[in-house]
Amino acid sequence: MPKARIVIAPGKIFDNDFYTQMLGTKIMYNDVFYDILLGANVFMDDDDINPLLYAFSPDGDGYGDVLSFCSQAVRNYILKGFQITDARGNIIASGKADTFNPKSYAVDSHLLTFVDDVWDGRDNNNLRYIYPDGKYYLTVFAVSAYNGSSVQSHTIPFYIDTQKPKITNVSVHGNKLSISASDNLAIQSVGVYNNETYDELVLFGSMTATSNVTVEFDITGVTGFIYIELIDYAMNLYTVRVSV
Ligand SMILES: [Ca+2]
Ligand SMILES: [Ca+2]
Repeated sequence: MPKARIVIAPGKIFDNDFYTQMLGTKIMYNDVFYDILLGANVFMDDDDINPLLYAFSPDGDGYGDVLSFCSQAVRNYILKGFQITDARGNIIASGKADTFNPKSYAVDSHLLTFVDDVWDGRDNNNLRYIYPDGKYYLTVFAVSAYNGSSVQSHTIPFYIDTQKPKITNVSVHGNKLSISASDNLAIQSVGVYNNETYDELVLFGSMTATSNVTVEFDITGVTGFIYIELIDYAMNLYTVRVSV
């Protein structure tokens, strides 16, 4: 039987039984958790995924605290387990699974993605210990659900990043508010709002996002104060209130 190979997002193929695999996380909104893909701008309706920006932030704030494995498969498959390896190659966490994931199919011209939460950043031997910021690797083990198939594995690098983005400069010249910001990895958005009439957002798409940005907002008519909110690609939020 010929095996289709369709990749709709960057990410290496396990083998021909998988379309693609990605990493994801969860974000809380109105007390409900939603699955999102890592390496993508959460506010943009595009399919751009940059694996260099796979990062999550296990600091318990409800945004990006859990690492998930997200897949679209040509065949039904069973997720068997996972391993987390640190930058020096030590296995620091692992888990067994027996999760059946049906083959992916199209819904509204998008392939359905199946999400398995794999890691919350904690040490198996001491759940009070959360691993520090840095580079890690997720290896997942899976087997296609048909006779004669063998276990496949695939390794995906990612970062733990709990460092919030920072404002490096704010200045007002007439009606122009200029904000410079930086992050250790990459900035996803800079927003300004006053909870009433003013609400502006500048987005940095995942293929071109950088660690330093400068943006200008027109604040004509805005008086008193505004909030500035920065979000990085690990879903760390930083909010300040400034007078204008
Ligand atoms: Ca977080
Ligand atoms: Ca960061």
